[in-house]
Amino acid sequence: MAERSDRQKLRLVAAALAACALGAAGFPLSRTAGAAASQNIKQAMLNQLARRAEVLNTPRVRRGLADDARRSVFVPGHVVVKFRARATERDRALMAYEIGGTALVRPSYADFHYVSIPLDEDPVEAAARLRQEPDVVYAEPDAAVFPLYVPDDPAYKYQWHFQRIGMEQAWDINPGASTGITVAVIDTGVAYLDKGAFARAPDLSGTRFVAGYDFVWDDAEPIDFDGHGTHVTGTIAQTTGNGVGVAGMAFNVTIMPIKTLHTDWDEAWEAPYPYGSSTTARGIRFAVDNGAKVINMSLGALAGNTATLEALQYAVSRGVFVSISAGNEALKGNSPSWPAAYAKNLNGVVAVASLGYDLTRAPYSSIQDYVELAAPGGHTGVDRNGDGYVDGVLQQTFDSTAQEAGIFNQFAYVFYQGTSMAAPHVSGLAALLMDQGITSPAAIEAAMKRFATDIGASGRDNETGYGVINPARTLRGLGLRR
Ligand SMILES: [Ca+2]
Ligand SMILES: [Ca+2]
Ligand SMILES: [Ca+2]
Ligand SMILES: [Ca+2]
Repeated sequence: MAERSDRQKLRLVAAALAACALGAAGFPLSRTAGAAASQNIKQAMLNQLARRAEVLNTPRVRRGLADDARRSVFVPGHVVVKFRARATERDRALMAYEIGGTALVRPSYADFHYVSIPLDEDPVEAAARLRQEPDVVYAEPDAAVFPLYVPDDPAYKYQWHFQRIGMEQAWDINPGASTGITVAVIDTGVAYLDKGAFARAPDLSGTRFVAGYDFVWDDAEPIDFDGHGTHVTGTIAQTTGNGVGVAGMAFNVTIMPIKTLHTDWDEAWEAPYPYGSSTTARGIRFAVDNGAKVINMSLGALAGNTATLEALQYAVSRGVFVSISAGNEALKGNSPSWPAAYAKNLNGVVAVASLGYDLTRAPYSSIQDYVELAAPGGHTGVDRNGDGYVDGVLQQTFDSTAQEAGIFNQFAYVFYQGTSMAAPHVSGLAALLMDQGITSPAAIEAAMKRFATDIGASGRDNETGYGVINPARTLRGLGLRR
């Protein structure tokens, strides 16, 4: 870093202080000059003439595990820092300045700050320098986060993932929970809104939504441009018994869509706030503060994030259960995935492995000491049930050909695979248990483990945890038949 004169230094500190003041009012940190212009791309799409939703009825398959493209571990351009309470605004600005920071802001739903650094500077080194300050509780580079792929409802017959865990018996005990239970889906957004170029997925037509948030675009319309979050939402609460398409597991719940994941179209349109794991942490706090009882996180990063750990502790302390994908790393070196790795030390937060039709671990599902439960997440390399389709998890989401062309009103029934698809089965079961009156997240985790069906190596194992969830036995075992 070049030497700066005292006058320059004072000016920078003043600028940083001004940024702090702005930060308290909203979220003005714009490290891309085009932020204001790119915000308009999403708004322009929202303001187009309304398009009707269209549905393709032949089931389709999502290609492969689509998380290999961007595998850099940390997001460039900023670090995440939590200061001690005794540090004044001036102290904080000086600390940010000392490591070459260009702006300092306190974002919404956070107990930490962002220090902007030049895009070509190493955030790992910048964080290490900040950690040497006595008034810093933690300073970390921000880990990049990835989605973890891939009744009378006529395509229900292809939803082996519900039949194999006995959902019909479970629905006899509790038919789909109720609207009083809100499940937050922290993901790529959801196709929940009929507006402009965007349409609500037709098989979410009867599903209830409450206001969520888009932390990537910093607005209140967390629309999906990818399809992942819409698919995950379908497993939890696809409109069921409507004579259309497929079923969901806890189909009467209320969904709170929260967009924190930055996907291809967000990148193409230069979304203004494509942050990393710290954004997940803010999404968790938003969900807790706005009444969610269950949070689903079908996502993962290759490094930890203290803000997310503290947000998870906050969630369980407020009675919110969290289900997290264990990771799809088994065929790629089997590195741990966060925040799943935090789950084993948190009662009320579980890490979920993925199973194929034969209820053995899917080949990609991470093998880790933090795996606590297993659920169907699919294996699109085989057709073990012989229904003529690969054994993925089937829900309605964007037709992938249309989505790749930037068309967001064409839907299909699509087989995905991944621990992303397993975690929402656990969220669905948590919602059913919450609806039965169990309010403690720790009690829900304990019941799921106790009544799981042990598979693989005897007892808890690193491939499938305590075993495959058994919804009917868990509901019945607690003596809570209605
Ligand atoms: Ca349906
Ligand atoms: Ca746990
Ligand atoms: Ca099949
Ligand atoms: Ca076992």
